Amino acid sequence: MPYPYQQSYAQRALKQTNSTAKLLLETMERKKSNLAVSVDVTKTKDFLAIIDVVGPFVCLIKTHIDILEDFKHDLIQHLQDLSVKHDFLIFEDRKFADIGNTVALQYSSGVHKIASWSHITNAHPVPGPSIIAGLSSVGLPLGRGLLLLAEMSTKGSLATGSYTENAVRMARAHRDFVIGFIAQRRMDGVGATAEDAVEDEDFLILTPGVGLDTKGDAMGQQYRTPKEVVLDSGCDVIIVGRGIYGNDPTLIDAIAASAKRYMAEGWAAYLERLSS
Ligand code: S5P
Repeated sequence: MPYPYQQSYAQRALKQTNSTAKLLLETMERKKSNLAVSVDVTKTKDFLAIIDVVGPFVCLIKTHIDILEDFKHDLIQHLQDLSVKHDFLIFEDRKFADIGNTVALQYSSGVHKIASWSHITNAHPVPGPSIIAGLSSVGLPLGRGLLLLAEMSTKGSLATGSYTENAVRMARAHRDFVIGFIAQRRMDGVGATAEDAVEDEDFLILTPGVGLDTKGDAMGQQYRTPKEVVLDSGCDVIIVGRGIYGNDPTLIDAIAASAKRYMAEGWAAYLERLSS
């Protein structure tokens, strides 16, 4: 029997208990895309224009909603309309990192009301399991999913070794809400003891630090190719930001072409993984 990650996204969707994890895998299969675009721009106009043009090629759009200088709440309706138009999920990359009570408020309330529109969000495991308790009190009744940052793509990251193992243990104890990880490799079975039943464990791995043309930036980011990420490391979703829109968010035709290219590379690596 192949490991879960060697099965198709469709097969894996059938076994997910969290509805968001299931929906993401089904969307990947339907659109033949394991590409997520990270839309890190500061103007609403560019933000929506990029999403509209890359929408057909992605399974997921990743946002940093607090980067937008001209945020108004009606933007959320536009984002949701695009998510329906192009059939993608939304992932607000909020990286929560506080006590349970505070993250529950940050997730549900404030200017952005993230839980009301973002299918997926993420958290640093650094506070311990209480961060999951806080976020799931808001997100679970809404059918949302959480990713823990088990590793990071940056040079000198402290999220390694026993920190990573403990992140996976935390996730394993909260499988109703934690659907997987931001990480650079598969995490199934990591940190497991003999008592843990992990043979069928299937965490989704969403991986940033993906670029085809450069190896990094001037601020510690490190890039690997879709092939290294999906085929060699067994990750599920490639997250690409500047590799797709470069330094000019207005070059819409080039952005579309780039998204297509990453989508094709990511899917080819997945098909090669399935056949290997
Ligand atoms: O380890 C990480 C985790 C994340 S979520 N490394 C990352 O780069 N990210 C995010 O992925 C980061 O916040 C940014 O939004 C995106 C990568 O952007 P790029 O322009 O470097 O592709």
